[in-house]
Amino acid sequence: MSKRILVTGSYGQIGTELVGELRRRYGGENVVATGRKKPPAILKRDGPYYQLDVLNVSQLHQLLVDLDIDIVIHNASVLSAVGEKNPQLAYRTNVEGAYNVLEAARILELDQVMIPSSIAAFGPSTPKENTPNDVIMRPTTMYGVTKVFIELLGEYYTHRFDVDFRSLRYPGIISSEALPGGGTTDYAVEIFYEALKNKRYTCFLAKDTALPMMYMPDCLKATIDLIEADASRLKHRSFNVTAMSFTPEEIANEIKKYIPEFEIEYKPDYRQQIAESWPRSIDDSVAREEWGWKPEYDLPAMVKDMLDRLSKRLGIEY
Ligand code: AKB
Repeated sequence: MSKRILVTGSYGQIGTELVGELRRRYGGENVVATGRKKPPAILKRDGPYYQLDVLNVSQLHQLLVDLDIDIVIHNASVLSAVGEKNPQLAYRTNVEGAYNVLEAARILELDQVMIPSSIAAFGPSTPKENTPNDVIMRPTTMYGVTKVFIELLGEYYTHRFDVDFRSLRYPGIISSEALPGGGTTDYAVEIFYEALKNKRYTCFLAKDTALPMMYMPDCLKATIDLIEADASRLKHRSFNVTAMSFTPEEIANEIKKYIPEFEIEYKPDYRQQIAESWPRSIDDSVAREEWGWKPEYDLPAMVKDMLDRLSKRLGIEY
C-alpha cells in the first residue's frame, strides 16, 4: 500500500503503538503522527509529527492538503470514565472531532477514514453474552452515545457522500507501552504494573465483572487488516472485534501463576456501573467473514507476554 496516513491522538494507548507499526510497514515518511500536546520522543524518531487539534477545522484541512494525506485514522477521543466525569468534554471532542474529520474527508476526497468505536456503544438493553454485530444499541454513558453517533454518521457519509468510513468496536485493550487514559477497562493494564511493582492491586471493578478484551498486537492487526480490506467485501462499516473475555478475578489468577505472592482486593467505584452496562462477551463473526479477522492471543498467552515485556521495560524481575 503506498498511501499517506495521518493519525490523530497518536500518543494515546493505541496511537503510540499503531504509529510505530504503520511506519514499519509503510515507511516512516508516509505516516504522520499528530496530537494536541508535545509528542513523546518515540513518535518524533521515525517520521513526521505535527501538533493538531481536530476541533480546529482550518488547521486540520491545511495539514491534510499540505501533507497530501490519503487516509485518516482518527483516534483522538475522550474515553468512558473521563467522559462520565466530564460529559461536555466527551461530547465536544468525540462528536465534533469525528464530524470535522468526516467533513474533511468529503471535501478533500480522501481515500479512507477509520474512526474507532467501542463495546461502549452497547447498553444495558443489549444482550450481554455473545453480543451480535447488529443488535439494539442504547448506551447509557456519554462515551457510548458519542460512539453510536460516530458509527451512524460515518455510515451516513459512506452511503450519502461515498466516503470510505470504517470502524472497529474495540474491546478493552491491554498493552505494555503507553498507558491507557481514562477508560473503564484500564484496570486490566494497571494490574500488571502493580503486580510487578508492589505485588498487590486494588481493583476498581468487582471480581466477577467480565468484559471483552484484546492484546495490543491483535489490536494493531485488526486495525491494519480492516484498513487494507477490500471495500467490495464489506457489507458492514462498523465491526465487533474481540479476542478474549475475562473477569478481574480470572486475570489475577493467571498473574498469580507467575507471581504467587500477588494479592488483589476489590473496591468497585463509579466505573462498576459503566462496566455493568456493557456486554460480557461479543460475537465478532461478521468481522471474521467480511475481512478475515482472527486474533492470536488468549488470556494465558497475553498474560505471559505482558509480564515478559513489562518486566524488561521496568527492570523488575518476576
Ligand atoms: C474504555 O474503557 O473506555 C475503553 C473502551 C472499552 O472503549 N477502553
